Amino acid sequence: MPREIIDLSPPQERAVLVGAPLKRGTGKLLVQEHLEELGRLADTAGALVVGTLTQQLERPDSATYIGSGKLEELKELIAERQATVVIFDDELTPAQGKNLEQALTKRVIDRAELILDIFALRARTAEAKMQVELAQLEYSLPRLTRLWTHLEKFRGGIGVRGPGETQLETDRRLVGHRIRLLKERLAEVAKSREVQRKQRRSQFRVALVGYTNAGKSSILKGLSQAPDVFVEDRLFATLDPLTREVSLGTGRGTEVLLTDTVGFIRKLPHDLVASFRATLEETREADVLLHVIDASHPTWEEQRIVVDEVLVELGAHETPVVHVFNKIDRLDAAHVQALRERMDNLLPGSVFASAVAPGGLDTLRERMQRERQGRRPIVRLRLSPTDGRRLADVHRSAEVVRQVMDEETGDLILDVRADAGTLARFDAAAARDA
Ligand SMILES: Nc1nc2c(ncn2[C@@H]2O[C@H](COP(=O)(O)OP(=O)(O)OP(=O)(O)O)[C@@H](O)[C@H]2O)c(=O)[nH]1
Ligand SMILES: [Mg+2]
Repeated sequence: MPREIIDLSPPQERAVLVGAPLKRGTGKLLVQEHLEELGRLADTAGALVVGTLTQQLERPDSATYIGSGKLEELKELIAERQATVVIFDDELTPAQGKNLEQALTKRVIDRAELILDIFALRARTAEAKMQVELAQLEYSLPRLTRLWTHLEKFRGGIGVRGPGETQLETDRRLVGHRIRLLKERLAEVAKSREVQRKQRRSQFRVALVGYTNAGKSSILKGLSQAPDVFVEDRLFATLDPLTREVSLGTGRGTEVLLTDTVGFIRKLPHDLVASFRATLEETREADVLLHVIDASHPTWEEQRIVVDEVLVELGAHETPVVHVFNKIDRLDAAHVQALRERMDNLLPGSVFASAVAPGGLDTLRERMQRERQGRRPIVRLRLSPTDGRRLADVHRSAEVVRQVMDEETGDLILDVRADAGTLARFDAAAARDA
C-alpha cells in the first residue's frame, strides 16, 4: 500500500502588488520596471505574485494611500485571484497600513517591510541577524499598534508592567530595551571588526559596492578564485562582507584585499542602512571602491543613482570610485561600443567587464593594479637599525617592497607602499627626530 505523503510546508503566500507613484514624481515613468523589481523581491521572500494594480496619484490619500475607487478594484482583484497578502511599492504610514488591512481583511505590507523580511530570511551570521532584528524593531516602533500581537512572546513576568501603564507603553518599553541591548552587542562586534581592519591596513584595499544582483560576488569569485563565494540570481544573495586576497599579477607584492558587500536597492529602508553601517565601514576605509553596474539592466542608470545616494548616506562618498560596467557579454558589440563612447564623457575612466566571459576581468585587474600604483606610490624611508620600534611600525602599517642596508651610513633603507595617512604619520615622526 503506498504511504500517504503529508505536505507540511506552509501554503505559499499569494501576493497582489500595488504600484501607485505620484504624478509629479519621476517614479511614474518606471512603474512597470519598479513593479517587476517588487515582484522579484516578493519571489525572493517566497511569495507567488498573482496580480498587479497600478494608479497614478495626485497625492496619497491620508487614510488609505490609494483612492476609494482603486480600493474597490483592489478588493475585487484580491477575491478573484485568492490573494493572501498585498504588497505596496510605496511607503505606507502606520495609519494607512492599518486602515488598508481593515478594509481588505488581508495582510498589507510595504516595500520596506518586504525588504526587511528578506534580510531576516537571508541573514546567516549572528551579526547579520542582530542587524536585521535591530532594523525591524526600529521600523516597527512607530507601528506598534499594528504589530502588538507579534510581541506577545516578549511579554510576561513579574515587574514587567509598570503601574498605570497601558499595554502599548509596556510594549514600547520592551522594544526600546531590546533595541538598546542589540546596539550594545553590535558595538562590541564592530570593535573587533575594527581591530581586524587595522591589521589589514598595510595592504591596498578595494571594496565592491553596487545595486543588488549587479555581479559583485561574481567579480570577487572570478578574481580570487575562492570557492566559497556565494553567487545567485536572486536579490540580496550576499548580506555579510567577505574579504579575499586577490593577486593582480604574478609574483609578490601584487596582492590586494578585495571585499564584497551587501547590495543596495531603491528605497532601501533607512533603518537597515543604519544598522548595517558597521559592516559597511569597509566602504569608507577602502583605498578604492569598485561601483559595479549591471550594464544589461534596463534601468541601470537609475540603479547607479540609488547606489550613489546610499554611499552618501554611509559617508563613503569621498572614497575614490571606479565604475565597472559588468555583464557586457549580454550586450551586442555595437551596444557596448555606444556605451563606451557615452561613458567617455559621462564617467570617464569606467571599466567594462564580464564576470563570466573568459578574460572578461582582465581590464579590471589591470585597472586595479594601476590604481594601486597610483594611490600607493613606492616611497623610500631611511631608519636607524637601532630604532626597533619604528621599524616594527613600518612593517605593520606599510607594505615593505625592499629592505637593504646603506653600506656607508649603516642606515636601513626601506622601499614601502602605504596609504596617505600612514605616510603622513611617518613624515611627522621623521620631522620630530630631525
Ligand atoms: N551574463 C552574465 N551574468 C552575470 C555576470 N556577473 C554576474 N552574473 C549573474 O548575475 C547574477 C547575480 O550575480 P551576483 O554575483 O550574485 O550579484 P551580486 O551583485 O553579488 O548580488 P547581491 O549579493 O544580491 O547584491 C548571477 O546569476 C550571476 O551568475 C556577467 O558578467 N555576465
Ligand atoms: Mg553578492
